[in-house]
Formats: sequence, C-alpha cells, structure tokens
Amino acid sequence: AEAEDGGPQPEKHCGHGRGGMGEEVKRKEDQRFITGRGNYVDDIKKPDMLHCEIVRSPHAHARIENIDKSRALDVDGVVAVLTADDLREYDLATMPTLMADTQDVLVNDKVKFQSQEVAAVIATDRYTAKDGAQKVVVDYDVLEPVVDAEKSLEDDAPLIRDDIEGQEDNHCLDWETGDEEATAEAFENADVTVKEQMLYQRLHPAPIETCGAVGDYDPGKDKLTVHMTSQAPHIHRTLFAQVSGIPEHKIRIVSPDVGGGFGNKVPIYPGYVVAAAASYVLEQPVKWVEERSENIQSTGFARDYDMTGELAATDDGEILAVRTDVLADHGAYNAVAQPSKFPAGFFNIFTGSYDIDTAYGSLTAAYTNTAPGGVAYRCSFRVTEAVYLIERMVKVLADELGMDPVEIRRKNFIQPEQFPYESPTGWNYDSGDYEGALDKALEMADYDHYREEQQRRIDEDADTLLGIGISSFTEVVGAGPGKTCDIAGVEMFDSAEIRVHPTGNATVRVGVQTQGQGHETTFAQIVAEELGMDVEDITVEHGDTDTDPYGLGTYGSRSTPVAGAAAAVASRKVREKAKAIAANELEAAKEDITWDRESGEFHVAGAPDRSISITEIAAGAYMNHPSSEEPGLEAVNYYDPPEMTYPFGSYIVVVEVDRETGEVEFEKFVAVDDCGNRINPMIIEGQIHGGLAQGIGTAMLEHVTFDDNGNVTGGDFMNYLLPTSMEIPNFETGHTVTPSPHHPIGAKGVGESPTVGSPPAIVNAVVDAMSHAGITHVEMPMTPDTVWEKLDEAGLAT
Ligand code: MCN
Ligand code: CUN
Repeated sequence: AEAEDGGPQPEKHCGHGRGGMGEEVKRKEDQRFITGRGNYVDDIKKPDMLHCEIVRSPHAHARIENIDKSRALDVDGVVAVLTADDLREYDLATMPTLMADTQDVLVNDKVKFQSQEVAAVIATDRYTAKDGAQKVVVDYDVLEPVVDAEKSLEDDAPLIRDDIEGQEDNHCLDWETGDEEATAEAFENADVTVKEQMLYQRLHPAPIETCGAVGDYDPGKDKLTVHMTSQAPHIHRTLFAQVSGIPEHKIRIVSPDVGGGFGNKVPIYPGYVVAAAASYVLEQPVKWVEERSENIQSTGFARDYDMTGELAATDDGEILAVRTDVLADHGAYNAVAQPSKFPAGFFNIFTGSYDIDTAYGSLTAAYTNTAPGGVAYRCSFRVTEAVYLIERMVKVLADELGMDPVEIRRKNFIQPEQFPYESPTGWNYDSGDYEGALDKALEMADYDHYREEQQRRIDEDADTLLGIGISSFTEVVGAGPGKTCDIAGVEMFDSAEIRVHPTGNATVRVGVQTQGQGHETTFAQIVAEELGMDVEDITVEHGDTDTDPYGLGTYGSRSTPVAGAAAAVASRKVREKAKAIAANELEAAKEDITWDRESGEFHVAGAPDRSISITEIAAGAYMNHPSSEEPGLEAVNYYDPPEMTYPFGSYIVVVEVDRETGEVEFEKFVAVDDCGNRINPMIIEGQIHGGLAQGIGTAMLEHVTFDDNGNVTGGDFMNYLLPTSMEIPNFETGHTVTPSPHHPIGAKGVGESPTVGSPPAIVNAVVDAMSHAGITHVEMPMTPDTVWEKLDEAGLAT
C-alpha cells in the first residue's frame, strides 16, 4: 500500500510477520542507545588506565629543531612524553597510509600541516595529560606554507614532501580515464558545447563521536587489544600487525558502539598508533580521545575537487560527450581512503544516469600544507563529486538550449532495457529505471505548478524568486569485487557467520561494522527472512576481530551489497543442512523436503501437514542429528560480489531566493530513491533523512577554510557550520523498486544516496531561480552573501 502523501510506505504485509524482508522492525540497538547504555570508546574504563594527550603543531609548515620534554615530565602525574625519537626505537615513527604513502606518527623532522601530531603526553588522568602537553617546549623553524592546490603546483611553491626521494615539486599524482581523442572529436563536431568550473569544497564528515582508542597490552597473554573507533576493524588489525610486527593473532581490535563514522573512521590515525604503542611500552591501558577541533583539523577531510566540466550536444539536446578536468587537493600526505587501484575513487562514473557515447576525464592531485584526507564522506569514493559534476552540467546545458531540465534528462537517460549497461569509462550498471523514479518525483513535487509559479514571480517582479532543481543520480556501491577492489592488498569481500543454537535462536556475526546504520536489526531481518525465524530470536554481533569473521568494513554503502549477500548465502547454507535434519525428523528423504517462505516451515513435498519449524530442526541438529550430517547447525559465507550495485534516484528541490538578502528557503524537498529490494523501509527512511541533511549542509553551510599562513579557519563548530533542525525542511520521500539482478536478495546499498544526490539538486534550484537572468553557477556553500553577489551580478538584487 502506498501512503497518500507519497511519504513512508508501510510494508507490513511483507516479511510474513516475523520481521523479515520489508518489515518496519524497530531498531533493536536503540534500546541501549535511548536508555544511555551505549558503550563508546570513551566509556571504556580499565584499572590503571592512563590518558594520552597529543601536542600539535601551531604551524602549518615548520622544521622541528628541538623538543624539550623536561618541564612536562615534572608535572605530577605525567608518566611519559613520547616523540618520534622514542617511536623510532620500535620502528613506529611512521605508518603507511591506505594509499601506501608514509605518514609520520609523530613528526620526525618537518611539520606539514597545522595541528599535526608532534608529541604525546601520557598521564594518570586526562587533565594532567593536558597540563603536561602545554609544558612540552617545541622549537620550530617556521617555513612558508602553501594551502591552495593551484598555488602549490606553481614553480616557486615551497616543497612540502622533501621526505620523498626524488620529489621536486608538490605534484602528487595524475590520473585519466576514457578516450581523449574521440571526446575531442565529439566536441569539435557538436552543435552546442557548454563549460563550467565548480569547486566541490573541502568538507569534514564530523561524526558526533570524535576518534579515539584505548590501547590495552596484556603482558601475561602477550596480547594487544585496541578498542577503537573503527569502520573497518579487521583491515585495521592487519595493518597494525604489518606496521608493528606483532603477530596478527596477538592483536585484537574491538570497535564498540561507534557514534557515526561517515568515512572519517576508515583511515588509521596517529592517535590510535600512539595509544597502542604507549600501552605496549608502559604495560598499562592508555586512552586517547580527540577533542572536536582536533577531529576537524587533523583527521580525514572529504572532497576538495576543483572541477571543470564540459558537455557536447546536438541542438535538440542529445548529449554526445562529456569531458572533465580536476585539480584535487590531497593535503600533506596521500591518505585518501579508497580501493588501492582507484586513485580518484569511482569518480569516473561521471557519465551518470545518461547514455553518453564518449567521455574523457583527467585529474591532477597536489600536496598542500593541510591535513591529509580525501576520505569518502558518505559518497562511495568520489561519486558525490562525479554526480555533482554531471547533474550540474546537465542543468547548464538545458539552460543553454532553453530546454526543460526534465526533458533533457528524459532524452538522455539509459533506458531500462539497456541494462546491464556498460558505461564509456567501464562501469557495468546492474539495473535501473531512471524515468520511473523521475516521473514519481515530478508527481510528488507538483512540478508543473511550480514552473508556473516561477514564471508568475518573474513576470510580477516579485521580491522572492522561485527555483526548481533536479538531480537524477546514479550511485555505485558495494565494493568489491575483490579482483578490482582491495584495501592494502586485501580483497574487498565480506562475510557472515550464523550459529543456530539448540533452543532455536541464533547468533549472527558479520565482517562489517555499524556506526549507526542499524545493522543489528537489518542483518537479523535478512536471516529471519531466509530461515523462517523470528527477528527477535537473532542477535547480530560485529566489531570484534577475535570473534567475527574477516571482513573489509562498512563504508561505500557496501554492507548490504556485500555482507548482506553473505548473510543471505550463509542462511541458505543453514537451510540446506536443515533440510537433512528435517528429513531425519520427518522420516522422509532429503530430496522430498521443501521449505515454505510464507510459513517459514520445512515440510514433506505434497504433505504440508508433515512440517517442522527451524526451532524443532535446531533441537534435532544437537539432540538427534542424522548420521549423514555433522552435529550442530551453523554456516559461514565469504562473499565476493560479482559486480557492484547501482542504486539511483530523482530529487526535486524547490527554493525561494530572497532578492534583498540572498537568503535561500526550501519550499519543497522531494526525494525518490531506488535501492532495489528493501530490507527495512523505516531504517532506509532514516538513512535518507540523515543523508539529505548532510547534503543541505554541503550545499548551504559547510567548508573547511584556511588563511594564507596555513591556519585552519574552519576548524571548529563555530566556524564549520553544520545544519541543525532549524535549517532542515520537511522531506517528502518516495521510492521505486528495481532489484539488483546479481544480489542474492536483490538489494542495493542506500546509505550514501541522499548525500550524493542532493547537493546538485539544491544548487540547480538556486541557479534555476536566477537562470532567466543569465546565471549559470553558484559555488557551494551557498551562503546568503554568495547568493546575493550572484543576484547582484544578474541585476536581480533589490
Ligand atoms: N538497507 C535496507 N535495504 C536496502 C539497503 C539498505 O534496509 N536495500 C539498510 C541496511 O540494512 C542498513 C542501512 O540501510 O541498515 C544502510 O545500509 P547500506 O546502504 O548497505 O550502507 P552501510 O550499512 O554500508 O552503511 C554505510 C553508509 C556510509 S558509507 C556512510 S558514510 C554513512 C551511512 O551509511 N554513515 C553513517 N549512514 C550512516 N548512518 C549513521 N547513522 N551513521 C553513519 O556514520
Ligand atoms: Cu563514502 S563515506 Mo562512507 O564510505 O564511510
């Protein structure tokens, strides 16, 4: 049934009432969260636990001449002060980034960005550690910094990476994709071409919980446990083992409750290493937890792509080719968090939802004296940038041709029958119905009415202008396959292990790690669906490398596409064994046993009354197992996806732009998403709402900025503006369902879609309010002064 208002669609009829696929099961984990019983890293307390505070550089570029620890060590309660020299003894002065660059754990010689980690003070409590940190005296020889990617590539720019042999400038990497020649030819022969430069500004993921760790070395067991804010505990353990030389089975990473990740908790940060190393050396637990400004100023940022986009088209709006050139700021180290064979992430999906024959993209990345980053912030590895580019350019082209942005999209969409579709840059789209989603959004948004209203306001010279923005995006989520996607060489598969206990309930362990996405509920729903169990009888565990099967973690909306598939496949393995046990219990042949999804029971073919539930089978597996089978009822699956999944959607945003103040108000915000088969519509709804809020933050407020001296001027919540409930309009969400043909339960990921899809819709809307007066672009964040300048430029300001 569809709600009248196009709002959340109750799907209580699915899931057979046991909390399976499609049911709006309330989040199991919320019981502890809403009663204050969550267990985050900073909640962990150990006997004799010490606290670590990091001394950070006030300068963006400076050589360290001397570090004097003595006054800090005099502070009562300070136990140790560590510098790079101390870490060098253990070979821990540097660590590899996920892109195989070498980053200082504590500055070895030269500071490369403001707030870089210089020393660590370990003390009996946090305040003493902070006092001690203030008494560490560091002599700096201050050097000229460069914080702008374009300037850093100029000939006379100061060299940042003098630690890399043979490095003579601040050039980090080059990358290209597509067919340069064919694209140039298409541009030469086109009726129309358009070009626009746009900055996808530096953002910070800003999870509510900052990063932190408790290192806990047990000399008795010779085992290092690290509780840490990790989106990917298993790969972090492997990296810890490789860097420290401690055997991997002697390391346990526990990622307890994580208060939001958004990509920020994928990289390894110096603080984690210091906490672990200090506990190893001091043989006492050591806790390190960042403050807010430390998180914003030193951990992985997102975006910072300065893009030029070009489209070539026919007079009637058929897009022939797309070309783009990007200048990427990678900060002081190449520490982007992406599959290692993709230096520009999945940016080359920039042909989007359109059937464009020819495409070419090039990119240059630069080092600057800014914190390293390029983490995917709710974006599946640079898809946000790609979607922004193509969805903005389609609007630019529509305006150039005087076409309705709806019509130009319809004309160029990849059609349903073209799937599986191979894009000119090599992506294999699994399924899609782009026009279906757009039609639904148009209907929900009352598009024609707003077009009329827009014209009326122009005609009547009204005080506020109306703008309508559309984005019909395609996402790519669910990395692997392992052959093409890896992190530090480890293939990007994922896993699930199911143990059905003798009394008929089950524990499910997965290789991914929730940070708020509701995995304890949705993974239980997948297993409930596939085994005919009740969702309440299933507990999902994750985030402990000692007990969970190896997996590559949660980011890139890969949990459902990869670990979700593993959970379904593992369930089906259990189901197969269950048939043998059912046969034994029912005194029939295994071949004659069938499973009925509706009732969740196993029965003898043709004799539905001779049936048995999974609970009875569980008992049989432990108390009366058939001689043909091992006792017990469990299964594990490591799933390597054959392909990624391609969720999509159409968003329509209507804004009012005040001609006097440049203020933008949301009049309507419609989001239609398609993530294939839906596990839990309510959780999806929550994901969409959160992601749209982040899209609004991106488009309207957020920007990490620097001054010429390299100071971070957007490094705290006074200056880095996050949206609050005051800035968030009422969202109207809807959905279509186009299952993934290769996923065992037909599901695609959804976690990032709203953040990927919404910024271009919002910018398109603001541009649309002024496009009749010749405005083609407004840079993000679209603060009132930015918008007012454009109004002024167009002669629209009053
Ligand atoms: N889901 C569903 N049906 C589908 C697809 C997804 O019910 N067809 C459910 C899933 O079961 C899961 C949730 O929606 O409970 C998100 O699933 P998925 O799209 O697979 O994404 P992941 O679980 O891998 O989450 C990662 C994604 C990313 S990359 C970022 S960044 C982000 C996001 O999720 N970070 C978040 N959403 C977040 N939400 C919260 N609260 N906190 C974060 O840090
Ligand atoms: Cu794209 S940010 Mo999420 O991958 O953790």
